[in-house]
Amino acid sequence: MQATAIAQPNIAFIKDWGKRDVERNLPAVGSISITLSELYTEVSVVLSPELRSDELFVNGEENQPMLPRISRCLDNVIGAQRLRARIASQSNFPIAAGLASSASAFAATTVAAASAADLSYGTEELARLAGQASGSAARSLYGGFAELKNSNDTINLIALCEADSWPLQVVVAITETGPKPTGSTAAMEIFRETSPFYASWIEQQDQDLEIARHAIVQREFAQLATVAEHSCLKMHSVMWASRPPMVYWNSATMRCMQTVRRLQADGCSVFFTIDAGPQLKAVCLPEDAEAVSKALAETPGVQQLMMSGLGPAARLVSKT
Ligand code: 2P0
Repeated sequence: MQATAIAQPNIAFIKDWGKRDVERNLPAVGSISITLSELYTEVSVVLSPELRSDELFVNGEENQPMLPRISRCLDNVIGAQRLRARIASQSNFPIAAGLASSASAFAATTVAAASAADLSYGTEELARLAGQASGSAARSLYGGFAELKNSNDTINLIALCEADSWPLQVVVAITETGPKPTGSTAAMEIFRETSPFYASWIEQQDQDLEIARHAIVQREFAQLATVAEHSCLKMHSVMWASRPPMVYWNSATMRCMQTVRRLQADGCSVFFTIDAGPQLKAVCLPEDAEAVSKALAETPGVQQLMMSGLGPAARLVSKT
């Protein structure tokens, strides 16, 4: 009983930050994101009566710290009375560094685990199960542009626009590859408990979602750029105002923002977004991708660039 799945990470244009139910891992707000075509995580799950306990290998090395979270994910998907599993995960980009590796890892794990156990969930149910493991993973069950909506006691996912219907380009400027100082789950709880801006963050989200949804459906790049940068900077503002403060940027992150501002002043259709890490993602129209990547490559402190288009949904690649 073995299955392998691939999932792309996603980046949110309208950010999710904070949880309304930690136990069930339900987000405090809805969010809108895109999946990235060139970044991926491949996960294989082998269920075997010969295994005495779960085993996890990340990029070829045994990983104990992440095992409890992966085991819980399998319990949720298959049931706690399941066979033990050997899980192997391989990513082609730095993990735990603000590049949404948990989104692609848990989306792929959910799809592979369900298939290995011969369970046939629909996409929305798989998204809910992935979301229980990692909030952002739910969105990687959808390709192109996806919206995660907060319902009464669950989440709903909507495909807003196919990847090839609006082929934006993303230039990821990597400024630091080490793991981030505080993981998202812990940082979100510190935010909820201590930030003076928690209530207003939640209050304004529906308005941002509405503007972004409209901009995507109408392919209005300038409108999407404005609301996405606003959502990003607002999220980092509430992070900074948490106690202790959560500052994920470094000086190169700031320099990359200045580069994007300069490109905008020169007439490029580009905007930035930054997640819980120091990497900057510049999103642009295809005709501006070359100028954007050249300018970011020349920005001091940028260690590596990754170029990507919009990607497909999480999917099964093999089953035996
Ligand atoms: C997002 N992030 O909307 C926001 C922006 C990071 C910054 O949702 O605690 O790693 O595992 O459910 O999925 C990161 O969230 O959090 C996140 P957990 P996850 O993409």
